[in-house]
Amino acid sequence: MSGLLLRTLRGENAPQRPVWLMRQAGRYLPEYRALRAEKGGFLALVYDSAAAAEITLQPLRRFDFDGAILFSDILIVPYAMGQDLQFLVGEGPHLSPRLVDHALNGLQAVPERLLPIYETVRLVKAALGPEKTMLGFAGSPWTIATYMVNGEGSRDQHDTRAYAYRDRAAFQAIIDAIVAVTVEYLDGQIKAGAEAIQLFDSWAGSLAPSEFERWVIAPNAAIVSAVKALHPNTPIIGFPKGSGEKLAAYARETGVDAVGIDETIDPIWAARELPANMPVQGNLDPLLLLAGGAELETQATRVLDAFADRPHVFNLGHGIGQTTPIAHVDQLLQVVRNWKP
Ligand code: 1CP
Repeated sequence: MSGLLLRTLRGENAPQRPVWLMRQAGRYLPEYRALRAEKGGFLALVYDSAAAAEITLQPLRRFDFDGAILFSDILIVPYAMGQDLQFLVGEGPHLSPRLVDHALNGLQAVPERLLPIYETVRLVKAALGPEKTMLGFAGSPWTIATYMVNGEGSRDQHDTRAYAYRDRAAFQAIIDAIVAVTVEYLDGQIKAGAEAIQLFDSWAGSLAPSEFERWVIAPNAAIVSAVKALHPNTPIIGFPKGSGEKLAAYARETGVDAVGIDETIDPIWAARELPANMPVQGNLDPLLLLAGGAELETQATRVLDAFADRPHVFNLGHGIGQTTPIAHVDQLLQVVRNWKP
């Protein structure tokens, strides 16, 4: 029998909630910091499949989470599409050349850059017990395009939004190219052992409604239908962060099996407005893990109560913070695991 997380994503409503946390492998864990110091930079870790598999497994050993999320990054896709990728200490990622001033068809694809990631998935899957779920992931096209066009992260994706209005055809070509590589990449992850997939649309929240239809709903739907044609039984979680009331249309129109919700969404609203029985994942504010204490317990319980009547995967509203005390993660897991209807 498959694990609680996978069964929940397939629509089973068990009394106990599966739990994993976005960015569960990372700098708040001393064992991650030690391995990172030994191996050098972030990208060196990602491309050392044995190290990346070890990092993927570290949070499960410590917290017994229900899912292991592949240790990698969404920007591996632009790297495979031929942009140069660097993670500089103290800064975010940098991609070059930026597509704001360089044509897409000037890039020389390097598909071999995807292969070590599949090896990481294979190693993790082989090490996981049958009750744990191996999660693969990719960035969604809009979010990936914001980095490809601008070359780095930006506060409100200003340059990419302007580019998408200025040259619709060129921007559509970028989105279509990302869709194609992402489908290949997810197919590779699933063949290597990923049992469910999450699509991260981290910057979906900056788009006007018509743009949201065009750059969030349509390309995610294209990925879902292509991956489903190859792997009909692999659940896909869509996470269009910051999309507010547009989440309901996203949930109905993209074909995703489950939706991730961020902490700005009221769980009671989500429980009422999202399609009946659709699994929901989320949505505790990660800052509560810095605070701990009674407020953490109250707010986590509110999330658990709100989703009592539908399949629910407990998670944060976005990634766990670097300065999160381990004791607060332990406290949260006690609340989730001891919850009763
Ligand atoms: O210095 C370090 O140790 C590197 C920090 C780091 C880590 C641990 C980066 C750089 N990426 C990651 C891993 C990562 N990224 C995972 C691994 C699995 C996990 O434990 O969850 C995942 C799923 C991601 C996804 C990711 N990367 C997203 C989507 C989720 C989100 O946070 O919104 C985004 C936007 C990125 C880009 C990225 N990579 C790294 C950073 C610092 C960023 C954000 C840059 C920005 O703010 O614009």
